Amino acid sequence: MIIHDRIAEQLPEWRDRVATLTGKYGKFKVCDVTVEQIYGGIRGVQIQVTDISYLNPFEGIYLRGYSIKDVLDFLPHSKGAEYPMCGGLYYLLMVGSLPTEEEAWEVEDIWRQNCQVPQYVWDVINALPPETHPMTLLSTAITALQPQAVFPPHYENGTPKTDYWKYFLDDSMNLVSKLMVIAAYIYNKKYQNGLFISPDPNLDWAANFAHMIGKGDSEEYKELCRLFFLIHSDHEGGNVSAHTGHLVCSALSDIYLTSAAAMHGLAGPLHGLANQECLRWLLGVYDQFGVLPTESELEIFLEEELQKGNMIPGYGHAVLRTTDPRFTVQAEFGQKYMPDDEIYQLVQLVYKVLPPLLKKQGKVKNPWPNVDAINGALQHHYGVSQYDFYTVLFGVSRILGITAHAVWARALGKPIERPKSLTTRMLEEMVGLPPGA
Ligand code: CMX
Repeated sequence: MIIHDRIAEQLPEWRDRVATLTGKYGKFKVCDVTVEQIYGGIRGVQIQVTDISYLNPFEGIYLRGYSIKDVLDFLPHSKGAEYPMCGGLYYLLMVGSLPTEEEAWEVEDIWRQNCQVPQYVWDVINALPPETHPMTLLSTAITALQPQAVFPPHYENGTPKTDYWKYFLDDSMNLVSKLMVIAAYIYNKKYQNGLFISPDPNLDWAANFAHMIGKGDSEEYKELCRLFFLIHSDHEGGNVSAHTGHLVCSALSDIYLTSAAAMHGLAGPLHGLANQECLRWLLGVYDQFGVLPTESELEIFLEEELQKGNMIPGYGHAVLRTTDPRFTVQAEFGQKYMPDDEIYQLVQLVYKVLPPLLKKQGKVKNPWPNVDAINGALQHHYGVSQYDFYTVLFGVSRILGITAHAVWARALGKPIERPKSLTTRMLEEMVGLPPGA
């Protein structure tokens, strides 16, 4: 496999770089940690290294040094498609350089060849109650695939530590191959009476989702799928899903257990589940007015919401301090394909009205929209309006990043994570307070 060879070629140099840093500069102090940070979600504390992606607060995410716009401009496309293939993105995340068209297709081909999901996985999903949330179905399906993991038997047989990454890569390719079929199965089971459409071997991974949920005739929806799965793939190492994946993987839990754990983090409303909350909120606002509100009507409404202390989903971010470029590229898609859609128009109106109000309120550190402020509105336009499904789409894409982090963590022999905790009394003593002051 080409990804395997490309990683193997680079490893000696990467291992030397890490050995130099830890050997010669191991005691170099990177940052201080304040009491505020300890109580405030470890915000901004630089505790990890990853070269898969970096989030610049003022420019947005860079995937292997490429901005979202670069990724869309430079990755290879399948014939006639407007947006690139996810197979090329996976090569970029794993290898660190742009693939040729042939290399991108090699990844897509491996995914296509390994997309069959064993019947017992469907049986496990079908055994769950019908009201089960789609994210629970996704993480259950991923966990159910764990018996296919090739890493654990190699570990038990004493494979050298330096080779672990190879089995993590094989497992990652196998898992990603099956994810799109699983996502379509969940969608069809929940909302389309168990419709089953086999993957089309002529389509790329992302477009196949459109095909498998019965939207194969819509070239626009296929393009939206490509865009969606590309831009949600990674957001550096500190967000809840990536960090969870990294932590669990550091215990040498295999890629299935790692990815399922990451999905549990993604399923929280302050993280990935925000995309379902966003469309629910947008539709609620639209219903309340019965039509698209005017700018001044929306301003009054939003001011009241903020005064009541209500959270506006899709706005704010723990790291970003600008409009998320992933919001911008989706807005461009909306402007091109659905300028007259009133929910899309509402997204744009909120974008115009809300940031000044958030700034005036002065609480939120980032008054700008994140990726979730719009993605549901675009899905809704094509009839994928069941918003409790949206985090599954996010999750399928995010596993591209999670698995790339995991492969490289194993390749560089990162140890088990074990930060230290303190007691409240210890902190009180450090700052010179008497007990219970
Ligand atoms: N609407 C209203 N108030 C908001 C707000 C929003 N969208 N975002 C933050 N605030 C408030 C916070 O509640 C907090 O108020 P208090 O001081 O009264 O507790 C204050 O502003 C400061 O918050 P912050 O430091 O700017 O934000 P955090 O880093 O703590 O949290 C985030 C970031 C994303 C969790 C938060 O902005 C939020 O909940 N946004 C809405 C949910 C959302 O869009 N999540 C998706 C994020 C993307 C992702 O991770 O996938």
